[in-house]
Amino acid sequence: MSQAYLSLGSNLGDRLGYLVQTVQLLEAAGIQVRRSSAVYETAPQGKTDQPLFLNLVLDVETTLSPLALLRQIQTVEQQLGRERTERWGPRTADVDILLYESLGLSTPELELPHPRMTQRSFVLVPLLELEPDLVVGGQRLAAVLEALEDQGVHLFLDAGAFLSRVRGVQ
Ligand code: GSY
Repeated sequence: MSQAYLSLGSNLGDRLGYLVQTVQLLEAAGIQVRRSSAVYETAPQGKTDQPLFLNLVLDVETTLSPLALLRQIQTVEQQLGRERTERWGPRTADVDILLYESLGLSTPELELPHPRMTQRSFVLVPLLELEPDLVVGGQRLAAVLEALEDQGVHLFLDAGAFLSRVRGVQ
């Protein structure tokens, strides 16, 4: 088994419902969710004239290689109706691999650690909730987050309530 952190986001339609379904589909595909962060409502980064996102981070275990995990994630995104028409545009479900063990990888399809993770509060806030002392590429992520400007990340739903929805125990 290998350990990985995944970043999930949605900013179209029933955002929370899409996040719940994303986790259910990942688990159905054999990707075991060990922990979830809380769900945060976040201001869009990059292309800013689009709806607010809901974001969270998952701590998962998988037998899949990084590229096989990526392909499985792309299948889940497609099952949830994601269309890759606009690179930075709105999406029903977006899943990024942030870290896979302590692996460094640079291929046209996948870069690890995720190349933009240290610029994004919507990734760092939920990731640090799970791993407050995490160091990536020699950088302590808590210090990286402190140095970022306020990007508008607000608690939306705690992790327990989110996982209850995933497991159907509302
Ligand atoms: O790469 C993730 C998609 N995305 C997001 C996101 O998930 N959350 C926020 N707040 N902004 C984003 N911009 C992009 S692109």
